[in-house]
Amino acid sequence: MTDLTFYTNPMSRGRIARWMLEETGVAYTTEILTFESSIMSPDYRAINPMGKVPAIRHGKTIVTECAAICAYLAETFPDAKLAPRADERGSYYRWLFFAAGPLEASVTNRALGFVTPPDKGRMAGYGSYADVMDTLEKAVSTETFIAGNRFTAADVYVGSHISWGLGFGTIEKRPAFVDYLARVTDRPAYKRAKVIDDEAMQALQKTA
Ligand SMILES: N[C@@H](CCC(=O)N[C@@H](CS)C(=O)NCC(=O)O)C(=O)O
Repeated sequence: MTDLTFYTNPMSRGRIARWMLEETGVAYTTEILTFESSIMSPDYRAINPMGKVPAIRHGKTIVTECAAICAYLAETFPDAKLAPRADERGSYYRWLFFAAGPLEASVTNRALGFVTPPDKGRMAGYGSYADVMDTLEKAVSTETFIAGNRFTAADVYVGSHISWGLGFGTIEKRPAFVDYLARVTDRPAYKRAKVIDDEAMQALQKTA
C-alpha cells in the first residue's frame, strides 16, 4: 500500500487536495485536523510550519500548498494521466501558477476589503481584480480545459478556485466560469471527494 497521508479539514482548501487524491486513484490515509486544536500541535507544525491545511506526506516527502500537491500527485502517479504532455506544459503551468498567485491573492484581498489603489496596480502582482477576472475568463474559454482539450491536474486547481469563488460570491458569476465549472466537475472523482468531505464535515459538526 502507498505510504500516503493526507492532512486536512473538510471545511478548507483541503477539498482541492482531496479531489486530486481521488483523481489519482491511489490509496491514502486521512488525518482530520481541527482548527481549534490539532492544527496548532507541534506534531502538525513539523509537517507544515504555517499551521495550515492541506498537506500530504508521501513516504518521507512532505508537500504543502494545494497547487504543489496537485502537481506533485499528477507527476508521482502518472497512470492517472493528469500531468501535462509536452504540448500542454506551457498552459498547464501558466494557469496553475496564475491561480495560485494572482487569482488567489486578488480574490482574497478583495474579500478582505482591500482594493488596490488605482495608481498602485503596478506594484501588485495581480494588478487589479478586474484584470484577473477578464484574464481568467479568457483562460477558461479558449479551449475545453485549461491546458488544452483534456482534463489535467491544473483543472482540479483552477476549477476549485472557481467553485469556491462562485459559491462564496467572491468570483463574478460569468457564464464562462459557470460553464467551465460544469465541465471540470462532471467527474466521478470530484463527486466522490465531495461526498467524503461532506460526510467528514457532518461528523466534525456533530462532535463540536
Ligand atoms: N496557500 C495555502 C493556503 C492554505 C490555507 O490557508 N488553509 C486554511 C484553510 S482553507 C487554514 O488551514 N487555516 C488555518 C489557520 O490559518 O489557522 C494552500 O494553498 O494550501
